[in-house]
Amino acid sequence: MSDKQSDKDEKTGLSRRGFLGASALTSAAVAASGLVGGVMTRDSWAAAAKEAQQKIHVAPGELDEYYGFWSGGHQGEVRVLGIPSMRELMRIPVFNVDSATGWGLTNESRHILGDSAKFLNGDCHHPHISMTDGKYDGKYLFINDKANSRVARIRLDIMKCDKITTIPNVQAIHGLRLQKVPYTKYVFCNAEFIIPHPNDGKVFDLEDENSFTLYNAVDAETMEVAFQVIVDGNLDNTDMDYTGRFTAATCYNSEKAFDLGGMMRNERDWVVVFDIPAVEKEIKAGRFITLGDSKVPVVDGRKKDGKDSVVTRYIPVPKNPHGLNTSTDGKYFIANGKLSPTCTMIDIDLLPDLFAGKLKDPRDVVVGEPELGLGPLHTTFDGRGNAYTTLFIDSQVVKWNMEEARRAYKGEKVNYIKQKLDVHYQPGHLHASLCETSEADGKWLVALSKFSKDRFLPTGPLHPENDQLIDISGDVMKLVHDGPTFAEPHDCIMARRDQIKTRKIWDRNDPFFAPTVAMAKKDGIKLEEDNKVIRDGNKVRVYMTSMAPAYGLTEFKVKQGNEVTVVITNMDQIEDVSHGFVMVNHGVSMEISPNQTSSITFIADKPGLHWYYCSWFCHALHMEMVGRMMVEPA
Ligand code: RUQ
Ligand code: CUA
Ligand code: CA
Repeated sequence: MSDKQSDKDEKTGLSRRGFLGASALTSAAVAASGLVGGVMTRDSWAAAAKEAQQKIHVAPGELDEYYGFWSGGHQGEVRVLGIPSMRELMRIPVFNVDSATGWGLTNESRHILGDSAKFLNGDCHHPHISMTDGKYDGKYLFINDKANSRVARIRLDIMKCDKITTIPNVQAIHGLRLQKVPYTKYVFCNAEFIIPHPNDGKVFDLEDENSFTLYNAVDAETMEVAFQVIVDGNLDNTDMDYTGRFTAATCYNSEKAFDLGGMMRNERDWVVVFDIPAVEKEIKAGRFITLGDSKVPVVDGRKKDGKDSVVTRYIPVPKNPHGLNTSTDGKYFIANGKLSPTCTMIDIDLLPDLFAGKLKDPRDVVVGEPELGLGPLHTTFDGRGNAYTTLFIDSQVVKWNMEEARRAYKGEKVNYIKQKLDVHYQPGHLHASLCETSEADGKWLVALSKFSKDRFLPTGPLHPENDQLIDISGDVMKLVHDGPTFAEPHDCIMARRDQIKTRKIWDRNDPFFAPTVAMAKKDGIKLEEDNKVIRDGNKVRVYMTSMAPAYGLTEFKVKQGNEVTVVITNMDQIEDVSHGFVMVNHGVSMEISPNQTSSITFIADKPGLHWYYCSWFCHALHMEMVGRMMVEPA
């Protein structure tokens, strides 16, 4: 697979890029319609289809150029894909329970899930990779849980979730973005829904001044909530600038309504801009409150009697805006109009003046409001001055030029729309390679279509989503691949493969299983050697090693009613030799990868002989990797 395109088609003498562009047809579209219009001959059509195919073909044994990280939506996980092949490489359970790895079942994962382990569901939307100097540093990936108001962190070296934080005082964490410059100190996240404070059942009215929602900053290292800011209206999506000073968020419910009609009453809602150093200054000066039992400092960012607070500015934009995207050149916050056919371009360079009170009208920072089509939801960038916006209602991606849109806003007659490409169907997010960093390379764009309708073999009333890969390297967007996915990748990101560095096997000192190591130490156990049963009243801890194709213990004895903890340390140090542990009829399953220690706790509630087995195919004698738990009647 190569990015290099020869300039001329040998037979026709046409520029291949121009030729594909002129047709504006993709292999898929052509194949579906059988359309061979214009100057296209059967041969040139076949060549176009073949070229699109070749672009995404990653031959057996070859590796993809990009990692893609897909949100698993209300399935609760993160998925790892290779781009451009769109092959799914791995799943990272986060807010869900995973039978294969034992996420949500093992002690290590339950330790990370903390109090929220009682929830078996999640709803993730926005995966984002930590950054240094506006570029991915490949350390962490963060993702929100709208369903249970959490934020999770995934360590990208092991591709496991290592911390989860529940945000206090709020309901439904939706938008999530990271500080880009100088490094990801904060994870910013939007609590969507307005609730009464305190929410104790005495007040149900959203008009009440004690009803509000909060903008949240989580410390990326400690994963503790650093501060919260009270806002007017609600909060949808957010992003940060490339200076490290401003973040912005969309609000679709400036009406503080609780019904659909009410939320659409105003012609304009707003974008709220936060001055982050100003918030920090308020907290340092002690000008904050706390809410309920939480100790998190809360700064009031609402207007009082028409006067702005020192930490926020509200910029009116039409209507029920949704996505909020910072352009790669650092110039604009772009709010996507949703119920307005427009996007609003906010000039970030003008924001210091707005905060300093030098502008008469907050709309003075708006420098473009291009009309793009119906239902603009999200915008992405190619690093060449173009923006790409999803049009949910039109089922299209529209490519437009930002500087030309700015000139048009000043009254100049310029056509800033470059192309509209049909996608299938109803796209939500879209994401171009590296578009949220300063390194946007304008190669690939993924449109996450919410409906697939007729694009795949039918699967009953519930259809897959359709994540479409679009080649944006040339002047014209070309749709090259349909990728069915299960509920529901709201968003995805792509990073170059050299930006993600993973471990091949576990480090024995990894903090991921440190609590288990500490427990073993207390029991006087050497995890790498010992195969021992520790009896501690009603609790039994079974320590064993594993080495293909055998467990260190092939039998152990407990009493009915004992609480049994099985701790396994995988002494195989060969890449890819993972073992599993399943105790039959006990709901017990876990992964133990090379050099890893995993543990799981259950009640031995049934007397008799119970087999356990290795669930990960590890050896020719994998079926024989078994053992017996003998439970004596109470
Ligand atoms: S939102 S489809 Cu949950 Cu990112 Cu816009
Ligand atoms: Cu060990 Cu299969
Ligand atoms: Ca509204």
